[in-house]
Amino acid sequence: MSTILVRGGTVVSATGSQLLDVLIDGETIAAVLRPGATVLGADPAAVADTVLDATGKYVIPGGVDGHTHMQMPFGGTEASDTFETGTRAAAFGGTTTIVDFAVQTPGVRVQDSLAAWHEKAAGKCAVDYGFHQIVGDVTDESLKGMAELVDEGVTSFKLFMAYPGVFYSDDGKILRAMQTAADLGALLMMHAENGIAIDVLVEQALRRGDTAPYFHGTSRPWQLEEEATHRAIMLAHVTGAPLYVVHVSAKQALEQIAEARGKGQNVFGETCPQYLYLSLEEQLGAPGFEGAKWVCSTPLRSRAEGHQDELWRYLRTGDVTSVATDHCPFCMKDQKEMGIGDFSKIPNGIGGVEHRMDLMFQGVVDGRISLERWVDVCCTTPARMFGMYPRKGIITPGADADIVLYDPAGHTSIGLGGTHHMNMDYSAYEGFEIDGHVDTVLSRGRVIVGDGGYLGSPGHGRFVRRELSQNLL
Ligand code: DUC
Ligand code: ZN
Ligand code: ZN
Ligand code: ZN
Repeated sequence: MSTILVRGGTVVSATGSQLLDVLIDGETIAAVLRPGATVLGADPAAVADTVLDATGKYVIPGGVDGHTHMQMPFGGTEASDTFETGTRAAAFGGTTTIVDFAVQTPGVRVQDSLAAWHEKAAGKCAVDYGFHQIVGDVTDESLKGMAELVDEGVTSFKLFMAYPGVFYSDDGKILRAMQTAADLGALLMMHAENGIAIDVLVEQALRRGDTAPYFHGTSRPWQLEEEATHRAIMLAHVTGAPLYVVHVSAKQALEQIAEARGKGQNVFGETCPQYLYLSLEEQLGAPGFEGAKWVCSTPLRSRAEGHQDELWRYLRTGDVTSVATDHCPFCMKDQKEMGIGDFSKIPNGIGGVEHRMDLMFQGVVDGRISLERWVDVCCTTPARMFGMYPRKGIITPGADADIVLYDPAGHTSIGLGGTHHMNMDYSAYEGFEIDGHVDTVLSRGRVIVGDGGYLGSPGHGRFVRRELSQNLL
């Protein structure tokens, strides 16, 4: 077993920052040391096999992205990153654990859909991975299957109030799945948009001739996110299920979440960098069909209405509990372009697994959140929320040695010249300049990104059997 000493850096946790050295033994963290401390009477630098100089850098737990869709069949095509390309891109961006979604389609047992996702990922991943289960067919058998999945380390289940005819569950199905989740102590994740009403608005827009990408956003107004979020909260309240609302983009939906949390309900809100940085107005201003790059659901919201500023504020107050990417990449060519002349045929999704840590660090530089909150929302709380703590999400003895050396004096130009590593022919964040840089990435004690290059390998990443959420109020 090799030992590595990460020396001279500032270790940042969700609660504080301190100059500390980190000693790694094999795959785990052996000790966190005051600078100059000895181990069994010896200078740890003299006995470590490798010393990584972290002077001037932040030493943080590897990022945990709790919401990705690698090679997901969706919208008549398939998300363009495989588990191999997507997790390699994650590694480049300082994310060392992803939680992806296994998808149950009608007629398929949840156990079998999970097995199919295991097959896609096994032996391919650069970083560790877990699964949530999308329950696309709420039946007696599916509900029974949920218990089996919990025993197999899949402890969270996602339902959709959007996408009628695809993943959609009506309120009765939602109620039943929530009852089961409550019984199991499992986390119920919700895509909260009123899909039935949205489908009517989409059809009306297309009939009017409003076919450009921008009309994707206007046919999914915030009221239908607020309403669905409220309904999900009330159904969760009736059943006692813990509720995690994914990819919240409307400030009014967050108001609902904040109110429920204020009353002591186990409700959590996730947002994504695209909702903090990008807007409906910018999508409107994009030439030609370019707006398709930012077609995702929930949609980007209006900056004039102040959603982005409010999301940052809720991130500070804690009512946005975590930041994930909803990484669901599609290329413009042959994929997004299927929707030329009909925005409803544009596959919904934005790829961003590589940029989350950088984009959120820019929030620290801009004074939007603290350094510690950055680590909290990107690493620690997602690890706790999804039952992986303290193995993931914290630098502490016994934890997996998933560590990022982040350079605040470095610089990252996103997307320019196709410099990203995601399998996409564009970047949703083209031209973004980040005042920081992912310098070195370790996954379970192995340097997988260093000296600007990839040093990992497919298959290094292992499946993480998750426990029940450790984040319930
Ligand atoms: N939203 C997206 O943008 N893509 C995948 C599924 C979803 O809900
Ligand atoms: Zn969703
Ligand atoms: Zn998603
Ligand atoms: Zn670099």
